[in-house]
Formats: sequence, C-alpha cells, structure tokens
Amino acid sequence: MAIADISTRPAEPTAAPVSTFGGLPAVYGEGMAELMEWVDEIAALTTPDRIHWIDGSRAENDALLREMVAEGKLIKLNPEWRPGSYLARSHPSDVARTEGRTFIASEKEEDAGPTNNWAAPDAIRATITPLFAGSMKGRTMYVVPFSMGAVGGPLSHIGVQITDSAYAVASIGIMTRVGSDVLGEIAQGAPWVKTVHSVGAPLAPGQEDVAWPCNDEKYIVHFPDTLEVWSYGSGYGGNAILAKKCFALRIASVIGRDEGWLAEHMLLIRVISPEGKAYHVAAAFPSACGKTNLAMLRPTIPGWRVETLGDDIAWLRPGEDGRLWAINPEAGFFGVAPGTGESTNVAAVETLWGNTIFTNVALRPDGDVWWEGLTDTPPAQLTDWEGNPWTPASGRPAAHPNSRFTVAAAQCPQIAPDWDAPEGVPLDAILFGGRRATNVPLVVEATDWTHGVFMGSNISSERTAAAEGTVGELRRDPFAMLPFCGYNMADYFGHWLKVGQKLRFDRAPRIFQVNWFRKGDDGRFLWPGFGDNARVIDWIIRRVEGSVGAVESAVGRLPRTSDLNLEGISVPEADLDELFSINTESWMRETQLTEEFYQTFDGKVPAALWAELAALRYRLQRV
Ligand code: GTP
Ligand code: SPV
Ligand code: MN
Repeated sequence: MAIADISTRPAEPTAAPVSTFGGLPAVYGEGMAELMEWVDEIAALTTPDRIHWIDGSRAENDALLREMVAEGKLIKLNPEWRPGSYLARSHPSDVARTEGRTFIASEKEEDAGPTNNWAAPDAIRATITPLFAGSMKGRTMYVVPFSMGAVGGPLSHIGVQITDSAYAVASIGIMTRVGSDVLGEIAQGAPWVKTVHSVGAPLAPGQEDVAWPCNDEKYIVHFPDTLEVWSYGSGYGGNAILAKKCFALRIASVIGRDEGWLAEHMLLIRVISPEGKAYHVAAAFPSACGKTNLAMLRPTIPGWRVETLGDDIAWLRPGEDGRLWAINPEAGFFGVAPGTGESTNVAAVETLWGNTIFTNVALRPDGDVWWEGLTDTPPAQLTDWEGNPWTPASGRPAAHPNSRFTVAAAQCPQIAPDWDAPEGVPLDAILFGGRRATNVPLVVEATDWTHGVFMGSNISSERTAAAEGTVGELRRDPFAMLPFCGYNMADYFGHWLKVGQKLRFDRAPRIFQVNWFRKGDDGRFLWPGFGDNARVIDWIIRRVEGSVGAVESAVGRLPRTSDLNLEGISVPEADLDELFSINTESWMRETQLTEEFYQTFDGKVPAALWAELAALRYRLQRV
C-alpha cells in the first residue's frame, strides 16, 4: 500500500479505522511498506476506531494532553506553580512493573535461562493473540515511531510502539525521540523493533471510559528471535513505555549479545575534578536504589562537579581505541518521586519546575503536587494518590511509594551540554551497587575486569516498591539486570567477559562495588549518602588516576579511611569501621549462596567466574 492511501483513507462509510497523520515523512522508501503492512495487521487484530500516526510535534502533544484532561485521564496542575504539568492517577492495582507477568519467549528455553519466565513462542502467541483481538475497540490506536539514542547515531536503534494509551504516547514523547525523522530512517531501510501495547480495555459503543483503563490479566512478552514486544493489560511505567525496559534493556541486551555490545541498567555521569579534568562513570543499581540520585549528584566537597548524562539505561560499546564508549539511549527521566527533595536531590527538584507528568503523587489544594520527602513537613491537607482526602494523621503515605515523574532530560539544570552526542562518552569507571543493610562495604575496588564481572554477578539488594514483591526482602540482582536481561544470565556473564577482552587492558574502565545503604545495629544508615557520595566518587577517581593507594582485603581493594575526604561531615570512627568491616563468616555464607545461584545455570556459568569464587573462598579462609 502506498503511504498516500492511509492519509486519505475515507472516514465514512467503511468499517476500517480512520487514520490521521500529522507529518508525512520526506522519503517513501522500501522500509515504509513493511511498517504500513504491520500497522494494518495490528489494526485488523485489535480493531481500533481510529489510527493516529504520531509526528512528535508540539501541537500534537498539546492536543493530546488537552484531550486527556477533558476525558479526566490527567489533572492539569496549577500553571502558577507547575506550568505545563499534569497528574495521572493509575488504577490502584496497576502501580509498578509486574515481573511475574513478564516473559521471554525465545525459541529455546535455555536461552531465557533460569532467572526469566520463559514461554514457548508459539504457545504464548496462541495465548495472547485472542486477548489482543478487538482489544482496542472504541479507542484510538497510536503509532509511535521512536529512536533510542540520537536519530541516525552509530549506537542508536529504532522502534515503533503501537498503543491504545494516550498516557503512554505522552510518556514516550518525553522519554524517547519521537517523530517523522524516525520514519525517514525506517523509509531508508533502517532496522526497527516492533512493540505492541494495549491496556486491554475495549469500549462498547456508548460505554464511558475510565481514568486509567487496564486489565487484571497482564502479559509483557518479549520475542528476542524476531525482535518484538507485546504488552497487554497494564498502563504503568516499564510495562507500557516499551522503549524503556522492554526494548532498551531486554531486547537490546539480545542485540548487544549478537553485535558485541552491552545494554545496561546504568546511570551515566561526567565527573569534573577540582583540576578541571573530566571522567565518565556508569553505575548499575537495582530499581529504586539511587541511580537518578547519583545521576544528578551535587557534590558536597568543594571543587567537584557532576554533569548528568543519563539516569537509568546505558548502552556500552567497545571502541576502536580500546575504550568502552557509552550512550544514554533515552531522552527523559522516569524517576521515583518519594525521597526526592531539596536535601536529597535538589537537581531533580529543579528539573521538575514544569512540563512534567506526575503519576500517583499527592495533590495539594493549590493545584501543585507533593510526595513524601519533597519537604520535611507534609502540607496540612492533601488529596492522596488514590484521590482520597489525606492529612498527616491519615497514617498512610500520600504518594504511592512507586509514584513517578516523567520529564525531559534537557530540563535538568546540570545536564551535560553534549548529553545527546551520538558517539557517546568513554568510560573511566563502572560501579555496581545495591541496598545492603549489612556485609557489603561502602566501596570496594575489583582487582581486574574478571573480578569486576564476578562482583557484578553477585549483586544482591533488598527489594523496593519499583516492582511487585515484598519490600525489604533480599534478592540476588546480578548487574541490577535480573528483571531486564533478555537472555540467559550465564551467557550474559560470559558476554561481559568477552567485551572485556575487546578493551585495551590499560583503557578499560575500572570496576567498583558501592553500598550507600549499610545500617548500624540501631537501624540507622551509617553513611550520609546523597551529595556526600561525591566523597566516594573522589576516591574512585583518585584510584583511576593512580594517585591514591588501597588496602587489599579478601573481597577486593578498600580505601584507607584516612584517604577518604571527610572534611565537613562527622561520621563517627565506629561507623566508619563498620562501613568497611568484612565479616568473614557472613561472606563465607554469601559464597555458599553464590555457588547455589551459579548451579541453577546447569553448567553455563563461565569457568572464570567459578575460579573467582574459589579464589574468594581461599582469601576468606586465610584471614
Ligand atoms: P529506578 O528509576 O526504579 O531504576 O530507580 P533509581 O535507581 O533511579 O532510584 P532513585 O535514585 O530514584 O532512588 C530511589 C530511592 O533511594 C529514593 O527514595 C532516594 O531518596 C533513595 N536514595 C538514593 N540515594 C540514596 C543515598 O545515597 N542514601 C540513601 N539513604 N538513600 C538514597
Ligand atoms: C525501574 O523499575 O527500574 C524503573 C521504572 O526504572 S520502570 O520503567 O517502571 O521499569
Ligand atoms: Mn530503572
């Protein structure tokens, strides 16, 4: 079918959906035919009333937001406090990623591995196709072409999301680069990933819509062999913005495995030393464990500066120069609201001045928003995230623990001027971390790449509200990728080792493990965290420079506490000791857990990592 057909398709009296198309791409190459065919195919299956090709223009976005306000799907915030900003309230059952409903449908079960829910592709297609049949009835089907990374960039990749959620469209518009220039790339034959999303709430004729349509039945299905994502039933975050976790991590990790690069759950920053020298650091922490905060770090030690490059996802590729180059494929932040305040993350607070979509935060009587941690004292009166009256005496949080903000990266006051440079930045250090009340020191350096990969493979963290499950429960989350790796995690460990071999040994980023969350016996955090994490970064940079020594321990290289810049804060001596104490017995127990974890992979874990485990045990037994 020629593209002209779709824009001029008659509105009446055919049964076929009516298409609207904002900006026609400049080129009508071969690639468009495949896209048009696919859109027709999905429309025939889901039977929407209308098809809207998103062109990414400001006018289109404004119209979409206006329509959502009129339909009661968004609340317009008071422009005096929060211009261009909106509040969405989700259905109370649809508040976070649903890992139990997330599937990797690879041809072979062993390619999904023991950490993923596997489904046989044919079987799961047979299950979900009937769910998608007619699922968009009464709704508009949006076609959203997007680019991860600068359009046409050497590390960038393209996708198209079909969705019946206007909220998802508005979110993708902030989180990615959306628009007709992406169609231009597709027309010229650039490969693209197919993603289909339906909230699973068709409307009968005359049936009134609800504020947050969704379905109790949910499926988030990835087909790594055909580069497709099908998501059904949820409108929230990673379940609905398919460019993010589904594409930029699960599918991209598979593409990266095949092409020799890495798709990682990492923030990306440029750290500028008092001498004016720039370093690039990427850090993988599990969901709601501090990536956005570190991404927007305001160092408390004089002279240091941090520029933000990304807060959630980084794509890493070995360069011809033997260094590891990184881009942030996203264009916005989908950040955790609670805990974001003047004293913790002032840069985020400043980023949120306007043009922000808030989801599941509380509403103030003056038409602004609030969440726990924004200010020390809550306002006297609020409407909570479910729309009920709330006062500080209500005894429940006003904002949902996984309430979020969606905002353009460019709005961050400390965004790096070149944050969307297509070629990315060369990494000097990689950090792995998690929430560990015990055992894991504030910072420890790996002796080499292989030891660093071993560290990454052993990350465990206490669960947060970012996904279903019991908050606080310790779970293994290797490389902070447990819910996001699109293939067998043991193969992924092997891939990390392989990527390391492509780097020049003296130019590979140094690897560290950090833990801002260690607690004393009294349950208080031992480390002040936030802006003071710059003190740890300072040590890391001096290690990269080779200008400071370290103490060998069984688990890696530790700082001499006298080498940490602690000027201006008072961390009691006893707390410092505790922050770096290595308890041999509990580490031996950890090695047992590692062994049990590795064994679940049926012999696929690389021998080099088993050797690291044996070496760790040997070192622990010697002390
Ligand atoms: P996702 O977007 O889910 O991937 O999360 P994230 O890793 O970006 O987490 P984020 O930075 O939003 O932090 C989540 C929570 O951890 C917030 O409530 C923060 O206040 C808290 N947090 C972040 N950094 C620190 C820290 O250094 N110390 C302590 N104690 N809490 C922190
Ligand atoms: C995470 O859970 O790691 C997030 C939020 O960044 S979501 O996009 O919902 O996955
Ligand atoms: Mn995340």
